[in-house]
Amino acid sequence: MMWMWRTLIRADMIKGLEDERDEWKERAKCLEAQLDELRKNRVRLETPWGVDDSALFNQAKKDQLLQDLDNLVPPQQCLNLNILVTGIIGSGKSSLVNTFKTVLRNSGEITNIATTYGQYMDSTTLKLHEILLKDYPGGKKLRLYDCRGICDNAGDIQHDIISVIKGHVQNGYEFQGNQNIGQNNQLYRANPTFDQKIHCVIFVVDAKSIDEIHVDDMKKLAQIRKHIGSENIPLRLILTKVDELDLYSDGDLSSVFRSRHAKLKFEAAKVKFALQDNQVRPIANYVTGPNQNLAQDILALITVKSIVEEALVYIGNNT
Ligand SMILES: Nc1nc2c(ncn2[C@@H]2O[C@H](COP(=O)(O)OP(=O)(O)OP(=O)(O)O)[C@@H](O)[C@H]2O)c(=O)[nH]1
Ligand SMILES: [Mg+2]
Repeated sequence: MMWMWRTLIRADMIKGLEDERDEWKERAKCLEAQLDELRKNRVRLETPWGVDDSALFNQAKKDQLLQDLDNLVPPQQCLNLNILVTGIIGSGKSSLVNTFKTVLRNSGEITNIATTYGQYMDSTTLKLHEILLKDYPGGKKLRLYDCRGICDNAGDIQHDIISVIKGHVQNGYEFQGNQNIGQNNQLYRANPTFDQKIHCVIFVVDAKSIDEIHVDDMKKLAQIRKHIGSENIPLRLILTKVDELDLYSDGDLSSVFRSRHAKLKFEAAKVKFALQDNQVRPIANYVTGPNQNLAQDILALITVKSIVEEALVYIGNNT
């Protein structure tokens, strides 16, 4: 009797150890795959993705971009050029606003005009926040609109965002989460003019977590996308936090277009949002340090330029 128990216990132990061994083998396989990915990321891409970077990161290019932006003036018939910044909570929308303002002001110092995320806080931005990005001659203005991030707590915020795009929502409106703006709201604008509407929409996506966007959030973004598609309003997707990707060259941002890891995120964004190459742009927002630097400036400036040009085409076609 005793020997039978012993045999059973031994068989049980062997089975347990075999299971454990299989688990370790599986984990080792995963780690090997991760290591392989990291090794591949260490190799500089022969051909850049996105843009030709051969003469991109230098002072002359930055000066040229600033000059180009000065020359892009809103047309006679439209007083304002309005850009909406939207996306999932914490994706870097307000930091993007600060970055754009910083590079256009170009004083050397980073601005904090939009409050950014603090640890242990819910969505930092709760109200529609209008930011003057640039003044043009004749009182014309380039304006950014920062808004509350898409998340569970923000409810069906996509309807409010669509109202913002249509020009119905005035600066300072607080996104409620459990209800959308009604016509009785003091900040509801019943009959917006064309220069109170949005002329280009930016989807902000954290490059690192592009593959982890929740299906509910994707559905909300899809509804906004459907609306802007039906109105032919231009869309740009900005991949933030590319400085946190594996840039193979110890984080040197000017290597971003030669980084395999960044390219993978760029491709994933294009597929996920069904976009073309020129609609997806990488950015490293100004979130630390007091001063500007060339690579961050250039990435931001080529993005602003592309957004403004696209908005101007839209305005030209609709006025
Ligand atoms: N490293 C790095 N961190 C970033 C970047 N952009 C934003 N962050 C950080 O990401 C966090 C969220 O940034 P916010 O700009 O507040 O994001 P948001 O989308 O406005 O957030 P909500 O208004 O709460 O929806 C902050 O801790 C920022 O410092 C970036 O490009 N690089
Ligand atoms: Mg914010």
